[in-house]
Amino acid sequence: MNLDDTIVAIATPPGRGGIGIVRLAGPEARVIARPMLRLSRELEPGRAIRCDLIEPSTTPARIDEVVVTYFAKPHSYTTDDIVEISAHGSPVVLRHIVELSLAGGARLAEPGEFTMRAFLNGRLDLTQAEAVRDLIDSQTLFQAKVAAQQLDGALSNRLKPIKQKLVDLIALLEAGIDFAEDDVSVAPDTTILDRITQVKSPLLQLAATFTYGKIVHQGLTLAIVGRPNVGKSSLFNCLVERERAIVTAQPGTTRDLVSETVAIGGIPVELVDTAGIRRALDEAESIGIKKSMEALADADLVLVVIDKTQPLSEEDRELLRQVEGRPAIVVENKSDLPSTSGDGRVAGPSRAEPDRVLPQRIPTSALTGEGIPALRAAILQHVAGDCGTQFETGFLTSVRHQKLVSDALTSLAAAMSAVAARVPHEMLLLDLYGALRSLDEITGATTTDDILNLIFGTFCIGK
Ligand SMILES: Nc1nc2c(ncn2[C@@H]2O[C@H](COP(=O)(O)OP(=O)(O)OP(=O)(O)O)[C@@H](O)[C@H]2O)c(=O)[nH]1
Ligand SMILES: [Mg+2]
Repeated sequence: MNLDDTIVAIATPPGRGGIGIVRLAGPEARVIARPMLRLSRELEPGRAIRCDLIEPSTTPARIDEVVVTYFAKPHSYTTDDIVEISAHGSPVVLRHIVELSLAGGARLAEPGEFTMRAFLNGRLDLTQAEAVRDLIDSQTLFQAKVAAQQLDGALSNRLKPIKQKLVDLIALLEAGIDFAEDDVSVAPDTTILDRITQVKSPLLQLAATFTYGKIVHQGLTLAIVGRPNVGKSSLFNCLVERERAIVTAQPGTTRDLVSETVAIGGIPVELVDTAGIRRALDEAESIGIKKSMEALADADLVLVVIDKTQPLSEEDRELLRQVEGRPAIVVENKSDLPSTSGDGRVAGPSRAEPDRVLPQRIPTSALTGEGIPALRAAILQHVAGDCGTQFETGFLTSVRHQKLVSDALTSLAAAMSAVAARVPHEMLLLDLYGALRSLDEITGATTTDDILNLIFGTFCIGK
């Protein structure tokens, strides 16, 4: 990775817009930008200057009126000299600025290369660089806030004291090996075990945050299933707050899966409306029902909709059996209509199955909106669990981080067995170094180029 050349890219999204920004970073940024700008004064660090963008030829013609900001090394995003040219957001103008920069000696930036430079120059650690990407990719404000915390170093700060304890223990054991000839043990086994536990416990707590962190990062899928005509599409429309799916009084209206993502508790939830499940009347319906079953199988959470006005049918029971033991909510829809056979449509545990755990039941009316807030609250409870209320900082949201924490825990477990087996401290140290390496990889203190390319390759150009 060459850090000494000057890179250029359009930093704003493709297409037309109010303004568009071209960013130049590297030692030659100012020299390259200078000929295309008609400046009445020299560029000053941290100051935005309005000037003409010109064709740097013998007869300079004005192309646009721009605002140029110069960030002097090391007080910039990448820690290099950076020049940002804000032009009117015309793709041709922006492309031309890039071409002029290339002609002036700049190189086209790779995706994420600005952020990678910030990382390689030590301004951001790897978790912070990844947070930049997550912040840009966030679909909800809550996700953005979580990413902003990580950008602020929340995860690194949480890891720091854990790593310090591990380093201290390694130092203690290393010292012991140096004096091994004196035949003094540095610490009794119980002390060593105790100190490994002090590293392990907070890591276990951190690992546990991934259950929620994964949902925050990836969101989840919620399938709405049930017999035809129970009001699945009507409920779907209520939850997405628009008439997205077709609703008719005819059973078998929905054929294909209809999906829409909404934010519930700041978490993106993909709602999937499905075809009513019954013995199909034609080929299209039967394919639709097959898709319903697949959506049911794939969903993180299932809403089983039943018609509160009708007795529970065999199809209803079959669906309820299918979601047993899975996160599910039973929605008793059409609560605005009088029940034909009293309340309590979903039977309690039968005598034959006394321990069956029944899913939560929520009466709703998709017609009047009654019960919809309660349904939303129930979904939120499933989504966020108890974590949602006590907003933790520095939790694990990335599979990469989760894997490395779990690798570190594996190494620590091996170290504990090594102490128990009274193996020489040299061997024990190998496990502890293994754990340290995994923790270092999270923040990027040790990483290979392959991993860096993999991570920064997922960024957008110009970031
Ligand atoms: N009274 C009343 N009618 C409802 C309610 N929810 C839906 N309906 C009516 O029930 C009929 C079927 O609604 P849909 O939302 O199309 O039902 P569905 O489950 O999607 O049906 P399929 O797509 O055929 O499986 C329509 O006439 C709706 O207006 C409700 O809560 N109360
Ligand atoms: Mg429908």
